Amino acid sequence: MLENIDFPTKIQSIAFLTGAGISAESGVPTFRDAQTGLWAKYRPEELATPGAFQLQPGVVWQWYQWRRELIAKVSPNAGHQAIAQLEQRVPNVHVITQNVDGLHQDAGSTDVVELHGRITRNFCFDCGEDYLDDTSSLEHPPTCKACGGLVRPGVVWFGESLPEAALERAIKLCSEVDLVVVVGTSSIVQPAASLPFYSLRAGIPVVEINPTETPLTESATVSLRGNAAEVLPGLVKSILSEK
Ligand code: BV8
Ligand code: ZN
Repeated sequence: MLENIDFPTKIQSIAFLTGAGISAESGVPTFRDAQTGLWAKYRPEELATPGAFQLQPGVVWQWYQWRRELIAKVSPNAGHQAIAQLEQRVPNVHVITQNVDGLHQDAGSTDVVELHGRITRNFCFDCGEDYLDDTSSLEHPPTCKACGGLVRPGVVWFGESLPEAALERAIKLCSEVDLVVVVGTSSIVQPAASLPFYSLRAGIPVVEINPTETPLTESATVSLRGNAAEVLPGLVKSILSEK
């Protein structure tokens, strides 16, 4: 399926840019999927913001508790595992993820750049003090022991800047690897959605895997319609046969 990509002869380094779609087959709902039950009446963009947390800290905190409990019960799928297994044969495999679920690390990937933080982390909104996820059983956000501020989930909300080092590393990797594979993202949220264009400008082939078209589709070198857990194992096999 990859015969029409003029791959670099030897693939020494690959970056996988992943979004919520790669975790869909593990049972983690994407932001695009309609929220279920209690959360059906909220749009994620309305909840995942500093303003929402300041206005209704309990509601936002409980949304994260619901997601944390769900994520605690799921495991990586064949898509996450295919990427992790590639590390045994390709010297440099990098994962740059928008996901906050930690499933790439659980699958064994050793170089994961988390652009939007990690849902199991917490820190004080006011003084930045880190809190372990032992706070995850509470109905309301705990108050910070150091300053009395509110403890918040350790993720990047809309309107907040991404961790500088993570974004810089992601841009650098996307500008210098031999191949980029973009999996399971609607390619809408910035600045993550701009990363594949650094690669295309550098003449690096970009393969997209998504059951539907996205704003990246027409620019991608190849866009494969399909689910991550089905397409990625085949793609990894083709990459290994190229070596
Ligand atoms: C920022 C963590 C600078 C939280 C998330 C210009 C000027 C000013 C502001 C903006 C601007 N451009 C954009 C913005 C604002 C904003 C933005 O991009 N808005 C969008 C809506 C247009 N960006 C930001 O605010 C970012 N910060 O720009 O800082 C700044 C600073 C101050 C003021 C202004 C600017 C911060 C963005 C990070 C937000 N945090 N997550 C949490 O998890 O709670 S984003 C969150 O939504 C995800 O991390 C992901 O990145 C994004 C999208 O989620 P989903 O749609 O679920 O997932 P995805 O997009 O991956 O879509 C699912 C895809 O999977 C679909 O395509 C589907 O077809 C596919 N799929 C489904 N099943 C499968 C599958 N694929 C494969 N296999 C399957 N089985
Ligand atoms: Zn504090």
